[in-house]
Amino acid sequence: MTRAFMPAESRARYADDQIEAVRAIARVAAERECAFVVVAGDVFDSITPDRRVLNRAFDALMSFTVPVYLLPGNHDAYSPASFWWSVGMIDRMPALVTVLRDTSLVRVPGVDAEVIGAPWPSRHPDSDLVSAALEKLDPIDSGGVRIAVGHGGVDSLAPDRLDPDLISASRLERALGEHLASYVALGDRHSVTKISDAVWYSGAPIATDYREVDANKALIVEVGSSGVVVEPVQIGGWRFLVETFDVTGQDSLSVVEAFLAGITDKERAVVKLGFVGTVSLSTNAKLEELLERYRDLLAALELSERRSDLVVVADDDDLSSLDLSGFAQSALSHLAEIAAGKSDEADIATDALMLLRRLATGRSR
Ligand SMILES: [Mn+2]
Repeated sequence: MTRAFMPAESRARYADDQIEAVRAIARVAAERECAFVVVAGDVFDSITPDRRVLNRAFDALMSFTVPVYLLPGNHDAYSPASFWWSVGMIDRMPALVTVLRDTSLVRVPGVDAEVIGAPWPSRHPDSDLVSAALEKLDPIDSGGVRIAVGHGGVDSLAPDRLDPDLISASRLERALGEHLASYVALGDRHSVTKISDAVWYSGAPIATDYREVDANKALIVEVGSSGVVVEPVQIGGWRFLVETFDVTGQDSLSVVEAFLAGITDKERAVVKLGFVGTVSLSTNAKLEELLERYRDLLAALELSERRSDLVVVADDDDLSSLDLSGFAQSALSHLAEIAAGKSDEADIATDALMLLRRLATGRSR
């Protein structure tokens, strides 16, 4: 997944870290002696990812020492137009990697376990694919383990939605009760989400957005005779932070600076800031300098228009400190008068004052 709003350098770091996450999961799987790994859909962000992305992903998948099962989700649906179908693609998959291209049972080599996938055949399926895949099965043999792998929204989390592809939580519970599966691994939500004891979303291994509450994880799932134990483990280190500051008053900028300075691992932190309050021209200039500096340090620094309501007012200190004379001083007085008024031009005059201040103090911004 590319994040277009990031500067190029951060975008490259983000792309690298996504590939590195594949290797991190492989390491965890080896260290924790996992029998196999499932990826519950949206392995890729598109049905036609860049060749470079595919080659790098396949290379990273080579690092697995246990079988890996990939499920096509909505973003990378198993349609004839997708890369999954392209000639030569499957030949290049590492030997331990299996694509769950239909709903047939797949035996995991070396252990008494099987996997059933419910791949998305298109972007808009018209039914609950996971429940349907499970309901056509016979119960699991005693002592065996069966992991179902599905993708999409679950109805219990979205009671108002009517999409035909929503996964029915109650149908899944019935299937689990009838021993049609031991555990259901779900994908689509980017945060770790427990639906029930044996139904979980693992979330995205690398955080992707501000709205996520528990991303950067993978799940270690232990299925035993006494039930299922699920343990989230850390994979990624990206954070998306949102904060709003009232910058009225002299000391308020130090609060903003303390917040920005306190962010650890800045090159993997994406920050969105909102500002409210009233500031002078000079305070506003200091704020802009501060943001400029941290824009260079953070992976991305965005300003939220929705959260911002910042009024810039030229105060007397602003006007006298510029030490202008002649024509420039009269332009300053004229602009200050318009900026202080209520006309449609007040905002434009304030912008002009900020520009004049920059020019007069020799600052480039
Ligand atoms: Mn999805």
